[in-house]
Amino acid sequence: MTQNNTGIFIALGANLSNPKDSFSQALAMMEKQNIAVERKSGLWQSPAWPPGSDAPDYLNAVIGVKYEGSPQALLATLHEIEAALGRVRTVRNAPRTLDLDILDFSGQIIDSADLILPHPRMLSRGFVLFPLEEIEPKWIDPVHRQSLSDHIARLPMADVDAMHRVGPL
Ligand code: PH2
Ligand code: MG
Ligand code: MG
Repeated sequence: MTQNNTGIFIALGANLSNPKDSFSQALAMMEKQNIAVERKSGLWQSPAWPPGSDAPDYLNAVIGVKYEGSPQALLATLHEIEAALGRVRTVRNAPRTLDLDILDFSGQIIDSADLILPHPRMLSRGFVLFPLEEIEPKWIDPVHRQSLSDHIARLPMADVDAMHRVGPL
């Protein structure tokens, strides 16, 4: 029997203003809200997904945190941080100064109107899978119980080629 995930993982993404600055400020704000950042992936650059848009490239990263509250409370705090750092919500996939998504909260499976866990699109996104692999290579997706390498192997080659690790977070 494979072990259950125990960690909490959050994806960071941005393609407007200064993504690197937004990420540093977001991490500092998390620490003040009792979200203890324990592990950090590198920074990964990739074209805006879906392919073919003329939106600026994204920077993405994944962090592992310790947090004592509920997934809903964590989500509310992440939304506050997004708003404080200038995110204006318009249409789906619109360019953003900061996107903070809960990927996995200790393997919990949640399907409610305001929160779906694990993150429903993470398994097909190279910009999530590659940074997550850096900090939690043994991660198992709680729904299908498949490994990260299984999911990465299913990515289109173009999505793999599009990913570039550009430095530390
Ligand atoms: N986020 C999106 C839409 N497209 N593309 C990349 N490369 N990285 C993202 O984080 C991203 C995206 C919506 O959240
Ligand atoms: Mg989001
Ligand atoms: Mg997102």
